[in-house]
Amino acid sequence: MDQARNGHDSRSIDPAAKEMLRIADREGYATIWERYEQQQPQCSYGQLGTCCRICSMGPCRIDPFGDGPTRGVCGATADTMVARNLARMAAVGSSSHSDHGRKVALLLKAVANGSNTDYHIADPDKLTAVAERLGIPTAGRSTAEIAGDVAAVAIDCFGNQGEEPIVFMEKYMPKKRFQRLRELEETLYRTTGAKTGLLPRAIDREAVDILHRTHFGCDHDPLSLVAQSVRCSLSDGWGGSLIATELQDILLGSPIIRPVKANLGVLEAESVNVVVHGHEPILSAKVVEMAQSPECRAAAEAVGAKRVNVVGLCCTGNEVLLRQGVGMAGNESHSELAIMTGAVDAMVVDVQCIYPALADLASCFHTKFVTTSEQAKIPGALHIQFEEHEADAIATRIIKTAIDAFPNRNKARVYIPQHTSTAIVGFTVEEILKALGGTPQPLIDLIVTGTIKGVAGIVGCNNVKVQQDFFHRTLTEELIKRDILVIGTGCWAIAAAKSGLMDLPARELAGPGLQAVCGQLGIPPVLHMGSCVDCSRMLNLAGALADHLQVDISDLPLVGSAPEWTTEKAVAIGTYFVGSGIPVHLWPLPPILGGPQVTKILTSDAKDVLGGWFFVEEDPKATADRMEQIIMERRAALGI
Ligand code: BF8
Repeated sequence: MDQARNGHDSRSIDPAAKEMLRIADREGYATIWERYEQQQPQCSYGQLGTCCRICSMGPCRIDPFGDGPTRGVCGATADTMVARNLARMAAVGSSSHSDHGRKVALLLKAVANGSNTDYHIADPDKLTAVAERLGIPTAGRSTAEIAGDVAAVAIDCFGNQGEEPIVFMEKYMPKKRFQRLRELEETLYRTTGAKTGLLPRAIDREAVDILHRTHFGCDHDPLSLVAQSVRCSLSDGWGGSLIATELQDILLGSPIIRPVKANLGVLEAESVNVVVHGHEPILSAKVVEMAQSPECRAAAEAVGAKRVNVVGLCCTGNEVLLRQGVGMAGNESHSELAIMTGAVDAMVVDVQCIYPALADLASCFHTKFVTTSEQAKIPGALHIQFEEHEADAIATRIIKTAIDAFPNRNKARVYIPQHTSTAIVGFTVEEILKALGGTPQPLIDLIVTGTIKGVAGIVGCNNVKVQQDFFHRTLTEELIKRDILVIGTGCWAIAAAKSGLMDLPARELAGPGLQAVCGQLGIPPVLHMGSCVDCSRMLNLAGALADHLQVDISDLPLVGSAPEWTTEKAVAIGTYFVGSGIPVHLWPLPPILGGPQVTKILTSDAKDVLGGWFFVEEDPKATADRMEQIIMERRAALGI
């Protein structure tokens, strides 16, 4: 699949990207693709996961295929190294999502106690629903009181020092899955005599636990390290990410099903273009909101612009696309290409998935590259510190920075590729259930009759090792052709939106069963469920189906894939899917193959123990074959 090699067309299947890459070649702009080539050959120890630099007796490395040493200086085996490295990836990924969730919980607390008046409770119905799920009394109480209690429960999930599982997980995870994980803990204790936890006790604690146990001279047992990776990742999926999603809906409004435009054509030659990039909608939603203020409108007109046009990139783009209908400029590999249009007056970033190269690239144009988070400073950027309690004022300042840059735009260098696709987005669990008449039963009936064979959840990024969007698009098309409903999030969702797969005519690409269902419900065959933290919405949908049928998630004909994964967050997502009982396909190869025991645990043993496991496959069609096979096996086990 290493197609990112010769020429622009092998780098991306996206027509807008191809046009921009021609310009990059002509003008000599460096991109991820050039830098990737310059890195060749990449370290094979790193690819296999068998390098260790945890202590200063190292770095050590083990060639699992060679005659070299079989242990590091301390005696660590290849499996120990691989498992420790994997655990650290899961901890970093979980921490990124969960720290995002923490900020939303703290904001909800501030709104509830009146110390923040720039935000408010945008969806009181969702607040009531979340409170009731958590067992918080709602009758006769004010919105502020309920919000304060919800925030307190969420905040407690991060720092609780007890041994019991986090409350959000206990209240949201389907009963059978929760029981299975608890029984598994008990079985492991009985059979090994050692405690092996799977149910997270506190979100922060599980990440710190990994940092501790992977310190020099602690946990060297691959199974124990993998188990803690699962526990930490579950604290993300059923904890940090879930809290982010639920509380963002409360504070910023729940998404509704609506059409949007996706791809670089959402940039406007006559307008001040502000690209929001990163992850936390606490910032990006404010930028969108304040761009419409009379003050910003007047300022834009004063410099001769039509308006301020805010568009999104990556997952913060998904957040504002879902809630505010904002146009989507692209996914991860589009971030440099957006700046190269010469039409971006400011790119505003917060945290995660931001290439540091963007600062240098922006300096070739009039574009202001604005960092806003104390956790993501980038040399060469203009830093405007974002503070939630002054959100309106700071968002206005950021927009004015873009407006001030607009007159410096060199019109001769502007090229906006005229490509956009329509995408119907906003398929939250609530919106899906509403479309189904308030209950999951119609979806279950469709699955039972085989009209829809099952559901595939696709997630994750772009990766320069894969032709941009090729795997996302081909796999999705293959699955819907086989009457498998495809749902998903993240940069996959943006790839699907750009490809037109989220528009109504795409149902013609679906098999006869799925096509009929889409026609009846007026939906596309491929459903956008949000940003990466919104993978929690997929867990909730799986949970709703499982609880309705009184089965475990691992009994359902569900399967996952991260076919162009890049980040440690994707490791956490894949791992909590597996821990929740969902088999997960991965491409490119995860850095575990140098550890045969770890590879066996994750790709084979996990199947019996957790009901979810990982498999790798390079070819999209073969991946679809395998995913369909898993779905059919699960259908057979259910007797349908
Ligand atoms: O937050 S933006 S590159 S990590 S998929 Fe992947 Fe894309 Fe990042 Fe998930 Ni979302």
